[in-house]
Amino acid sequence: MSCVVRIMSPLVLAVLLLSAAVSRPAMAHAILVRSTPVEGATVAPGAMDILLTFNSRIDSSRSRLTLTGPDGTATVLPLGAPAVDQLNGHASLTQGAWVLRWQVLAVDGHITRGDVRFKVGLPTAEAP
Ligand SMILES: [Cu+2]
Repeated sequence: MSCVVRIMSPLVLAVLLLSAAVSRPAMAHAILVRSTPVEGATVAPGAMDILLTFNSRIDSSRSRLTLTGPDGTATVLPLGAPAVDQLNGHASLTQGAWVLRWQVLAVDGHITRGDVRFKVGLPTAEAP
């Protein structure tokens, strides 16, 4: 036995096994759990505080509230003091149909968005 053979083993199999092992932790996107105004509600005209609560921590500096009024004009609302899982703002509302659009960056790095549709009307008059 005078022959020495050196074999360079390829690492191909190891690389394949590693790529198959990739898995992401299951973290929640931000989902709206509570809102003022409530979806489908009719609220009184005038000043209103807006408050949206989510199921997870959010980055409010990279989140946005947009309010679209009855005339179709969309306005990005200045946000109030940041909270861990909430967005808040303030608006002055006239009668008609409104859409509050939220876009939120959650701590898992995913952006979610949705609409809260509501109406602004005068309080229902009492029956004569
Ligand atoms: Cu996510």
